[in-house]
Amino acid sequence: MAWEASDFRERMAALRAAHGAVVVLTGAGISRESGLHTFRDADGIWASVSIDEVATPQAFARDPARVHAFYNQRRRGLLDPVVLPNPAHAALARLERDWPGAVLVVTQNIDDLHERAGSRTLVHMHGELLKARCGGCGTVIRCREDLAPAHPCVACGNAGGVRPHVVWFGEMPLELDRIYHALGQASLFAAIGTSGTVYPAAGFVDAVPRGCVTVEINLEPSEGASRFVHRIHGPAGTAVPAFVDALCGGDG
Ligand code: BJW
Repeated sequence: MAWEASDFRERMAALRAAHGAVVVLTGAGISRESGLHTFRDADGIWASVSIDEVATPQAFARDPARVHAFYNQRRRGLLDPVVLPNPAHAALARLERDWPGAVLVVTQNIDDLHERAGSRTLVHMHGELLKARCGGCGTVIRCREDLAPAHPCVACGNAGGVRPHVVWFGEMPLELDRIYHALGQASLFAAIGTSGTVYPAAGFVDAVPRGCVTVEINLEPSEGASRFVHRIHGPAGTAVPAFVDALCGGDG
């Protein structure tokens, strides 16, 4: 792998000595080995469900029961005891503990596997499956149960507006100011397990300063692979621990 090369390790040692800031973007591929589906692979979610049916505000307005059913099923899947963080999630939590500079994990995933693995400095830019939000008053609550259209908001009492706390197409992703601020300071940017098709996340690699080391880790070249300096193609569960070893000066 590229990061077993001595020049990559030397570059990482220099970044470590300088306490360089790290931003890691993750996508559905990092949770695949935990048993969760990706979106755009052959067996992915969009192969069996249409985006227009479940992942736009218009879909929710048209048929909230259908959209709730889709997210209820995914929430139950996430809460299945067999779904656990894998070595890639654990490695990123270790990076946050061991790296001497700032580390921000920005995930497009709505699962909670990064938190369960121990990541603490984390942005869920596309929301969280284990939360619900009132479309009327904006109150966000924890949610481990099924939702239904008649579900009343605990804060304002209105029924009908409670929705999954997720970002659908056409909606603004969350905490973008914080993300772009971190990208603007990054010495290292890594994108892991994302197809690079959904914006603005797909454009983050272009928002880092000149000289920032950029790394793609994905099962196969993503749509934006050519925009990264280093490209590692393999399963996240083995590639990410090796990458973190190289960053932190471990034996790999
Ligand atoms: C492995 C692996 C293993 C497998 N190891 N790897 C035209 C141009 C530009 C933009 C637009 C445009 N028209 C419309 C837009 C905007 C639109 C957009 O990007 N559309 C594109 C489709 C063109 N974006 C939006 O609407 C966003 N909002 C927005 O833009 O607001 C305005 C704005 C503009 C500018 C600045 C700021 C704001 C909102 C996007 C919301 C996305 N929502 C979803 C669903 C909701 C959450 C949920 O239900 O889970 O989020 S869609 C879905 O895609 C989900 C994901 O987070 C997202 C990204 O998918 P991801 O993670 O990349 O998964 P996959 O399946 O695509 O890829 C997985 C990869 O892993 C693959 O490559 C595999 O090979 C790999 N893999 N196993 C390593 N073991």
